[in-house]
Amino acid sequence: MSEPLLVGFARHGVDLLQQEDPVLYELLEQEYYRQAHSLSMVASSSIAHPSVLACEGTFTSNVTAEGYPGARFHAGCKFVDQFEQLAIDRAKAALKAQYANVQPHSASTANQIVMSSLLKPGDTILGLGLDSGGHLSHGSKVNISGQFFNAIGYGLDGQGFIDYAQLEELAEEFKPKLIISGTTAYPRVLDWERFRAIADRVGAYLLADITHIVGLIIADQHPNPIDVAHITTTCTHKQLYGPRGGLILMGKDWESPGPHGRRTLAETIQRGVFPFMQGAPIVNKIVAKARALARAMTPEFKLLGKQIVILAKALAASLMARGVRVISGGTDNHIVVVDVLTSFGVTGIIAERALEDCNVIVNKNRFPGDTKTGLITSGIRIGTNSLAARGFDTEGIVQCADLIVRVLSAVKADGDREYDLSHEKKNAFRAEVGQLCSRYPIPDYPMTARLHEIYAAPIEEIVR
Ligand code: DSN
Repeated sequence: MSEPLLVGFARHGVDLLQQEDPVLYELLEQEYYRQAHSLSMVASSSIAHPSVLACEGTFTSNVTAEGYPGARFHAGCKFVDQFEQLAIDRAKAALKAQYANVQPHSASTANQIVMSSLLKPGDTILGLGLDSGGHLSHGSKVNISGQFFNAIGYGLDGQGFIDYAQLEELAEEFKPKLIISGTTAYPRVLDWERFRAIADRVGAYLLADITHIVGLIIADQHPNPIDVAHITTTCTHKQLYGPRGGLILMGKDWESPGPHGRRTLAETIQRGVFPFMQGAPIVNKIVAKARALARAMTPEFKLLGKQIVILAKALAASLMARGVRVISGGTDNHIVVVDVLTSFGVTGIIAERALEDCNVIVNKNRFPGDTKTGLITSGIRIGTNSLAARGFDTEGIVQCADLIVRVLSAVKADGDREYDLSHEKKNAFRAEVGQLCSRYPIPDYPMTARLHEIYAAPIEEIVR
């Protein structure tokens, strides 16, 4: 039997890449091995399924398709319309939405689209401050959202939970046109109804950015804001384990009037994506979104969502049992924010680099009251999306907690950025990480002979 078309096509492309551009090919192989033998604990990272990546790597990116299914500005979109409609239908089904737009290039772009469709420059928005676990695109002064709009930040209470009383006071005082309920480094459940009540009281739209928790929502591990917020945005590459990209969704408010009265909210956003903010969509990403969304509706995905939370809770408990200060005293989702300065006397940047030296990948993160800058920080953020996808169980995550504590306890800080961690210790830690990676390999990513060699090799020979 001859090879199926797409299999042969993909193989041919890779063969050509290897022959014509060995430098790039070699780098790509090295990145594969880096991912396979490091523990990715960046809370925004995930592992895309090979079938998702296969969709992304198709020739569908050749098509220019401005517009929407059935209403394009270019010919040749017979199948593109079907890809996009499939992605829309799956997004609606997965999130129980009435409206879905699958064209946004990212969640940040989706947020810009929502803001620029609902607001005028200079209008007031209320978003969670960056230090409190908010996102750049929710009104940070270094982002377009904080420069084109009058952005006010709300924060957390003394226990590290969203301070809804403060949010309410700020809303009453500043009368925002838009309130953003969304986070990027917040380990707790969001009370969508409370956000909406505050928004309604001051006549604001409510945007829920569920980028970090979309998988938990689909897996029933976090309440769904679709019918509570006016508009919901998400990226597709964190907890949807999909291609890099974004979605805009709406529930029961989809036919509510938009800001100008003439159009519904759905019509406003439809025009906001194209032609207002974007041109032609990235078709291969839409195909891959359709594939990831199908996977997100399987029973296995529900188990994955559950495991993400089980692992994060076990990680937080384990760290705290070892005397580590965890912000807000635990987690309800996939995120654990750790005060490494108090716990280990090292800054976030040192912790990030030292852990990377041992093949444990996290990111530095500020937290409320942090006295260090965003490039230094006193904290790190740890997440469990990727490890859950690798099949980690509680025993494995407790080993990770123990490893993190031992690495950071072994680091000798020299100021905010410099540190010392002996070669012997690094090698020993890398060997432990290698064992964990080989015990929990990335599912469906081929275990090559080279990978076996890497896991078994004396640690000095491991490709970093
Ligand atoms: N929002 C950033 C994060 O959470 O890491 C990047 O997507």
